[in-house]
Amino acid sequence: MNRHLNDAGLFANLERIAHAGRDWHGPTFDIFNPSTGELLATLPDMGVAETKDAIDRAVEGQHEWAALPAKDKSAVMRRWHQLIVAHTDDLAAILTAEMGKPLAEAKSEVSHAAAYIQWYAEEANRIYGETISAPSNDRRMLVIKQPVGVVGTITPWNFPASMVARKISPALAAGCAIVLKPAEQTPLVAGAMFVLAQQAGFPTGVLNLIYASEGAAVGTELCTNQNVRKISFTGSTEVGRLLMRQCSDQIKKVSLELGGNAPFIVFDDADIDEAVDGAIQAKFRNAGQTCVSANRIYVQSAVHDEFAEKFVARVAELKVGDGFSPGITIGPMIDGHAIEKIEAHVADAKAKGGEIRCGGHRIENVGTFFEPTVLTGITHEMRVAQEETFGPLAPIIRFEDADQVVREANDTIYGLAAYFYASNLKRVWRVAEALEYGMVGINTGRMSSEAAPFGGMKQSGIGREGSRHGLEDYLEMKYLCMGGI
Ligand code: TXE
Repeated sequence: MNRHLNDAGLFANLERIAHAGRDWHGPTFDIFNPSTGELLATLPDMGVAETKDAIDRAVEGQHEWAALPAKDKSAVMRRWHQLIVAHTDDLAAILTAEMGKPLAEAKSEVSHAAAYIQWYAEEANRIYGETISAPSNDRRMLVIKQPVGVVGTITPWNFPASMVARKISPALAAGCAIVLKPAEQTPLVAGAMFVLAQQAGFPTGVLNLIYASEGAAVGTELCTNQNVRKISFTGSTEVGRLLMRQCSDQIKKVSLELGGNAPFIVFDDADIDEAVDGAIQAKFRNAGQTCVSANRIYVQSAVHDEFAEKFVARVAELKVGDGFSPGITIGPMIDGHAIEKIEAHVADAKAKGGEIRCGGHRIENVGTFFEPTVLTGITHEMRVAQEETFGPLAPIIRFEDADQVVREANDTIYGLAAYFYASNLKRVWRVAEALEYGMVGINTGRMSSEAAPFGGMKQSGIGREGSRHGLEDYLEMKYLCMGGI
C-alpha cells in the first residue's frame, strides 16, 4: 500500500463500502498511482447485477429520504460536510495517490467538494413552490416541487472528489437517492466520501456506490432501468452522446457536463501581468486536465510579444513531479493515452509551422509526466486549437482584429468556458455578450464556485451544476389545480 495512505484511516473500509458491506467473491480490478505506478488497492469489479441491486436499494432509500423533513435532511448533510472537513488531509492523500495532482491542489479540491455539500445542505431548507393568480375565483392554482427520484451519476477522474459532491449534494437536497459510478482510475476518494456519508447517518439505500473497471455495462443499466429517473454525467462528449441516446427511449432526464475548447483572449487594453497570472491558472491547474482549461490563448498583436515572453518565463518555473513532493505544481497525466494525445497535438503544430517556446516532450521516467509547454505561431486551423488537449500545453495565437477573434473563439462545437482580459468597458460588455459559452471569466482565470451555475452550451452539455439552478435540475415541477372553492 502507498506509504502516504498507511495513516489514512478511511482507507481500510473502501473495499466493503460499495457492496453494501458484504464480502466480495467476484472479479476485481486494480488501482495504481500514476506518478509511481504503485498498486494502491484492489476493488470489486461490479457489473449489471450489482447495478440492478443498487438501483433497487435506491428506490427504497429514496422514499425514506424524501419523506424526511427538510431540516433533518439538512442536518445529515451538514454532518457529512463536517466529517469531510475533519478528514481533509486523509481525503487529499487518497486523491493525490490515485489521481496524481499536487497535494495542495488535492486539499483545495476537497475543500471545494465540502463547500458544495455545505451550500446544498442549506439549500435543502429552501425548496419553494409558487401560487398562481387563478383566472376564476372558484379555483386555486399552485406549483409544488418534488424530487425527480433515483439518480444515476457517472463521474470522471480529473476532479474525483468535487465532481462527486457537485452531483450528489444538490440531488440529496432535492430528496433524491443516488447510484454513483466513479471513474475506474479514481474510485478511492469517492469510496472514502461514502464511508463518511455512512457515518453521517444517511438512511440505507440513499447513497449507493458501484465500483467498475469500465463504464459501458453499468452506464447502460443506469440509462435503461425504469427506476432511474435521471442521469447526471461528467466526461467526454463522445460518451455523453451515447448516454443521451440510451436515455432517449424512456425520455429520461439528463444533465451532461462534457468537453470544452476554452478560448483565453488577451486584448491590447488588458493588464498584461494580470493576464499572465490568469492564463497560468486557467491553463495549468490540474496539469491542464480540466474541462474549463484555457485550450487556445489568443493575444492581440500589439501585446503579443510581451505576453508571450512573460508567460514563457512563468511556465518555465512550474515544477513537475509526484504530487506528494513539496513544491510540485504539475502532477502526472492520468495515463499513457493522455500523453499520446498531447504529443500528437505538438507534432501537428510543429509540422504546420508552430514554434515550441518551452517544454514539448514527455518526461521519460516512471509515471506519465509531460513538460509544461508553450507554442507560438499557432493558427486556428491546427489540431491544438480545434481539439481539447487536456494537458499542460498552451498554444498562443496572434490576432489583429477584435471582431474576428470573437468569431474564431465561437467557431467550435463546444461552449463551456471562455476567458478574456480587457479594460475598456464597452469592449468588456460586447465581448462578454458575444461569446457563446456557458461561463465567461472576465479578467480572471478562475471562476468555479458552489454558488454559481457551472455548465455549457452547444456540445459541452445540458444543465447546470452549483447554485440554485443546480438544485432545480433535480426537482420535478407539479402543477396543482384545486376546484370547487
Ligand atoms: O472520458 P470518458 P476519458 C474529456 C477529455 C479527455 C477525454 C477522454 O478531453 O481527454 O474526455 O477522457 C465513464 N457508458 N473529458 O476517456 O470515457 C467512465 O467510466 C457509461 C472531459 O476519461 O468519458 C468514467 O466514469 N459511462 C471531462 C466517465 O465515463 C462510461 C472529464 C468519463 O470517462 C462509458 C473527463 C459508457 N459507455 C474527460 N464509457 C470533463 N468534462 O471534465 C466511459 N464511461
